[in-house]
Amino acid sequence: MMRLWISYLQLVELFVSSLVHLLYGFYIFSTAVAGDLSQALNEYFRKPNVEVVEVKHGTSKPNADDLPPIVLVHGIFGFGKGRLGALSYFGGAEKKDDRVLVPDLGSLTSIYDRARELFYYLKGGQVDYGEEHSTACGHSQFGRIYEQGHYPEWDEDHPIHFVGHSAGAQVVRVLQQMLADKTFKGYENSSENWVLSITSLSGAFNGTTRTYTDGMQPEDGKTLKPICLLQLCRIGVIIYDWFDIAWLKNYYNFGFDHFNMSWRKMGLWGLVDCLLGNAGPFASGDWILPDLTIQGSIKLNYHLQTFPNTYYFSYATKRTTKIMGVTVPSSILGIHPMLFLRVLQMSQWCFPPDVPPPYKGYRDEDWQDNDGALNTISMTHPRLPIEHPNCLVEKESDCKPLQPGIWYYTYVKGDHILFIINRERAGVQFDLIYDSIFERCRKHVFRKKPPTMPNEINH
Ligand SMILES: *[C@@H]1O[C@H](CO)[C@@H](O)[C@H](O)[C@H]1NC(C)=O
Ligand SMILES: *[C@@H]1O[C@H](CO)[C@@H](O)[C@H](O)[C@H]1NC(C)=O
Ligand SMILES: CC(=O)N[C@H]1CO[C@H](CO)[C@@H](O)[C@@H]1O
Repeated sequence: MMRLWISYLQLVELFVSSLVHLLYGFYIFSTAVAGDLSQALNEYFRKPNVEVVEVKHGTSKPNADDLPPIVLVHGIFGFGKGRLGALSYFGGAEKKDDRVLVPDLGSLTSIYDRARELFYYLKGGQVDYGEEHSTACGHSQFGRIYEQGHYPEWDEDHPIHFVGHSAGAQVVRVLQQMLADKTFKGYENSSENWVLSITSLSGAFNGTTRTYTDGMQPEDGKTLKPICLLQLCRIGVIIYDWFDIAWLKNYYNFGFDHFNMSWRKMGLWGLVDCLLGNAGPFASGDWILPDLTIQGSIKLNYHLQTFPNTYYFSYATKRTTKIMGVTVPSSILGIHPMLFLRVLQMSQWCFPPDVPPPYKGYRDEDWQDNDGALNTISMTHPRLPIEHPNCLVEKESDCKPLQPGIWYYTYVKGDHILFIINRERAGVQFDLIYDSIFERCRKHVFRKKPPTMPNEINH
């Protein structure tokens, strides 16, 4: 009887979660369409007027071209400039500086695939996912072509600032490691020093327990439970990609084009194969959710270093508080409706007792503070499997001059999507946080002298 009740409650929870997420998705989508329509109408009626708003292309100031670009990297379900019409994932923060790039890296693709794409987005050329990885994951080795790189001069003497939100922060770390390991064919002299600074906003460094709530198996952190939110998402994505409706995919893309899931390429049997779990990204685990489990993050982090000539900053968000020893959401109105239930669930999450914990020394109570998508402990700095150099920032002026090779981190009261999409929600906090990030990049982060020989770092 009790069991029946629990299954029933789980189904209700699944129904509510799917509904809330779908509604939010449609809300975003329709906001984007409405924004585009109103802009188109505006332009149409404005035509007779001479007063045309000048669109600036980064050349507004004579020296904008000399500035190193600041590259904003989106997270899960994110999108870059050009997708979803005029909607901005970063809430328009890119307008705060003269030279900001906002790449589009696919919304559900794996951290590895995103890092590869980010490289070619900047350097130009056809995305090369690498032979070994592509064969192992069952997708094409070559992807999208960038006729023109967005920063072709990128190298050690022309390094870049990266700002990553959520999974985007991990993408940048993986890219930096790839540069250090010289894994891009034809760019054998790449190095970690191509990255001047990494700033993480709610970065997913050590994984999140939310992946298990949404449907990843805690046993392996790789496969899906038979009935869960992620299964619905999986089926939706496969069908979306199979129908391959050009204008729709132009508008929003999960980023799985290299898996050839269109009906033109794999036919009806291919669709059945994908849905049954025999092919496609969800079969080989080459998508983002496995990378966000604690097990997946440990596997990734195992190869990632913090480098001595790069500056690292991190903002860890939190929307929980302790009342008489129990962790609970810290507010009702301050948390986005889509995330409220998840904040509550994550604050109560316990690893199943019959499953081995993801690492030695794991304690549920360390992982209770969260922002509705990630655990706060995971966002400050990389800790698993080993902790990287770090420093908690109470007052920014205490830390100057800034040192490279250390993760400076701070806590921010906010949920996971406070600083993206909708800038009004964060109010003045939005400006404060992005102004401080951009100002730090422009004024306080530079290399005093050209880096000397590559540093010997032990793996
Ligand atoms: C996908 O299709 C392209 C041609 O359209 C082909 O070259 C490539 O090998 C295919 N990839 C896979 C994984 O089937
Ligand atoms: C190495 O870097 C130089 C510029 O510093 C570039 O001209 C050259 O093509 C690079 N070589 C390789 C093998 O990538
Ligand atoms: C968030 C997180 O990862 N926490 C753990 C990270 O790894 C270190 C070292 O293994 C643990 O001590 C943390 O609790």
